[in-house]
Amino acid sequence: GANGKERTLAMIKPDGVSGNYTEEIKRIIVESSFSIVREMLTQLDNEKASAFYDEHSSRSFFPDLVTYMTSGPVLVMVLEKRDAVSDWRGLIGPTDAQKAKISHPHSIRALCGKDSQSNCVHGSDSTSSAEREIKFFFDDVLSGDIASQHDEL
Ligand code: DGI
Repeated sequence: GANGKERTLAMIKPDGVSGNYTEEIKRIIVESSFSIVREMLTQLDNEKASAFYDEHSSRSFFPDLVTYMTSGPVLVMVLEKRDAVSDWRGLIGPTDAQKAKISHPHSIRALCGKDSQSNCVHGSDSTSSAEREIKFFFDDVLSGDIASQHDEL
């Protein structure tokens, strides 16, 4: 947006919600200077989870990924700050939580993830992904725009 801020899509995945990590993760988010612009607790069904991870639909792990993502509620959030996309990716750490525990011990995936699938959190990997993913869950909110939407929380 005009003020230099950027938005990204963050998600606490089913293992993070059921493991009661929501409060701690939201504390990390706020302490890292993100604003939580929108949030929604939702249960993905097979169709929605498959569409979200459409780019992985040909991968051998895709059926397991969809089963995992539909195993319980997820908390999706729109986060905003300068460099939100890369900063949130930095905070969550590498995809494989087992590796994160060694190489990025202070990352969120090291905190609450288990392996390369059950990795507790999601973050958009680019500004274009962020725009797609924010529209996917919050189709009334455009990424990187509209200060007036802050008061919708
Ligand atoms: O953007 P990321 O979530 O860090 O990673 P990604 O876009 O490469 O993969 C998306 C999700 O797919 C990831 O969070 C968990 C799952 N995944 C990725 N690689 C593997 C995997 N699941 C399994 N079981 N095995 C994998 O190698």
